[in-house]
Amino acid sequence: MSDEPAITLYRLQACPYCERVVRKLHEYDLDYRSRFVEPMHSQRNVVKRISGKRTAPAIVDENTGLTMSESANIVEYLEKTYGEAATDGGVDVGDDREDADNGGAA
Ligand SMILES: N[C@@H](CCC(=O)N[C@@H](CS)C(=O)NCC(=O)O)C(=O)O
Repeated sequence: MSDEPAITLYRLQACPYCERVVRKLHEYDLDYRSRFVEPMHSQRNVVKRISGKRTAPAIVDENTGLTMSESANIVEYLEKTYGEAATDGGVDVGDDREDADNGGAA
């Protein structure tokens, strides 16, 4: 098992679309790693390889096997997968809050 976060965000400095995704990741308290892509569009081979596009943001989520670009789609995906609506049947991200009321048992 790896300690690396399951989510990788391919992003650019000062990219408003990327910041939108970052805000959502923080809102849901999700661990992720950032990979800053080349500012020069023609040199963004890393992100092109994973998503098929050179735009940022793009996300890879190893929890679900998903790779996606387009900030609006990513935000919608995060809401569905990790938001309140996903609490039942959502992806288990290792949060141990559900252990909180196990204490005190004989
Ligand atoms: N519709 C895309 C737009 C993303 C976008 O335009 N990102 C800029 C950086 S802020 C980019 O990658 N530009 C290079 C390009 O359009 O190929 C989204 O919402 O994710």
